[in-house]
Parts: sequence; C-alpha cells; structure tokens
Amino acid sequence: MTNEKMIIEIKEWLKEAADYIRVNLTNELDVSQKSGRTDLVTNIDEETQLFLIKKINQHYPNDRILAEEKGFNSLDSLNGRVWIIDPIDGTMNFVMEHENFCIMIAVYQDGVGQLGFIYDVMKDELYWGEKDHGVFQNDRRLPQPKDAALSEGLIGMNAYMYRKNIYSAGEIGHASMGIRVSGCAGVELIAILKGNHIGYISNLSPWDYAAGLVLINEFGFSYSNIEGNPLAFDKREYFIAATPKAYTEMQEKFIHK
Ligand code: 2AM
Ligand code: CA
Ligand code: CA
Ligand code: CA
Repeated sequence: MTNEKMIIEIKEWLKEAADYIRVNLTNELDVSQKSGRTDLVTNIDEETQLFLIKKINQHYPNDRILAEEKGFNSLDSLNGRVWIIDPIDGTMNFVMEHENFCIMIAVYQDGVGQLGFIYDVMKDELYWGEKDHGVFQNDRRLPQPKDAALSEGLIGMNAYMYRKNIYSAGEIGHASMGIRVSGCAGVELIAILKGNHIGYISNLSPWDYAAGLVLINEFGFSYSNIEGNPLAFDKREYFIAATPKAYTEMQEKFIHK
C-alpha cells in the first residue's frame, strides 16, 4: 500500500466519528431544513464534518477540502490533493430511522481517486480501498462481482426519478429484477460493490459519489453522468453506475433510445 499511514489515520478518525454519532443518537437532534422540508441537516452532520476537517488540517495542512456542509461545498478545481467528505450521507435516514447512513471520505490527487471510504455506522462496516489495491469490507477483501445484465439484478434508484420516469427510470426499473430506494448513496454503492445490486441511478453531488467511485472503479464497473459524460465534481447532476453489461444496456436501450 502506498498510502498506508494515511489509511490507518483515516480509519481511526472514522471510528472516532462513528462513536460520537452513535452516542449522540440517544440525545435530541438539532434538525434544520436546507433547500426544503425533505433536505435536512443536523448538528451531528456539522460536528462530524468539523471533526474530520480539523484532523485533515492538523495532519495534512496543505491539502484542500470539499465537503457538503457549511462553506466547504465548492472548490475551483481538483488540482493537487483534495479530500472530499460527506459527514453523514443519508441524513433523512439518520433522523428518521437511526440506521442506513454512512460517513464517506475520498482522497483525490489531481482529479484521480486514490482512496475511498464508506462507513456504514450502525452496522459498523467499513468499505474502503486504494486505487489498484482492491476493495475491502473491514479486513476482508471483497470478491469481484459478476458482470450481470439488467434483467438479472436489482437496481437502486432515486424515488423522484422513478416516479417521474426521468431518463426512462421507470422503464429501466421494469426491465430489471426490481428497484430499491435506500435514501443513502453510500448504501447503494455498497450494494453494487457486494454484487447485491447491478446499478444505481440518482441525482448526486460530488461528495455523494467521490468515495464510491474509487471503490467501484477497482472492479471495473461503469459510471458517468446520465448522458454518458464524465462526472463534473462541481455540481449536482444525474448519475449512473452499473456493471458494464447493465450500463451499456441502459444507455443504449433506454437513456439514448
Ligand atoms: P445526503 O443525505 O448526504 O444529503 C438520497 O436522498 C441520497 O441522495 C442521499 O445519499 C442524499 O445525501 C443524496 N442527496 C443529494 N442531494 C440531496 C438533496 N438535495 N436532498 C436529499 N438528498 C440528497
Ligand atoms: Ca444533505
Ligand atoms: Ca450525501
Ligand atoms: Ca450529507
């Protein structure tokens, strides 16, 4: 591993952040709305982000940070080493279910993903990997999932896209074994890594996909914005990731039909 020290540090920070989140779930959350009543942020999202930013600033003071909350949500470029953080991915689940949310951290070098971490806090499962070194669930290396076709598997989807049939999401769902809606991009990307789902279609910001892309890239999965162009990393856009077979089928038969 080329980034062994950094990997050990990030794992420690994630454990500490997750312990903090679990302890605080027994206290009353301070919940506020961002763009609307279903777009929430809590004091724990902000405190977790602050904790991680402080650690990065202490250990890697020259690095730059892109993170969802509070003044860190834009960068003019991905030049140099950039950390991309979603302190709680699945905030609605965090508030309503107290499960199915993740902490996500990615490290990019000049726009190329180097390290990815998706931590399912309540299951205590860390999915992580380094470019060219494979993907792990905690300490266990994950096997390469099968290149399954659309008709052979479940697909994760954004509920709004399915309901409005945006980019033929409804038809894609019907051609699959069925759709699943988890409310957490991290959980959806984990399902692809484990071979439980064949793909995921949603509308995402860079911190929603940065860590997951490092990991699905290790298995040679296909991903892009829904038009088939590279993801921009500077805005929210329609997102697709899938097995190579299912990706091609969705693009050719449904999205660009
Ligand atoms: P978040 O919880 O970190 O905001 C399902 O809603 C998934 O889409 C979650 O991973 C969520 O991440 C993400 N998402 C991105 N933008 C969103 C928005 N404006 N409202 C709700 N969820 C959003
Ligand atoms: Ca959010
Ligand atoms: Ca998110
Ligand atoms: Ca978030």
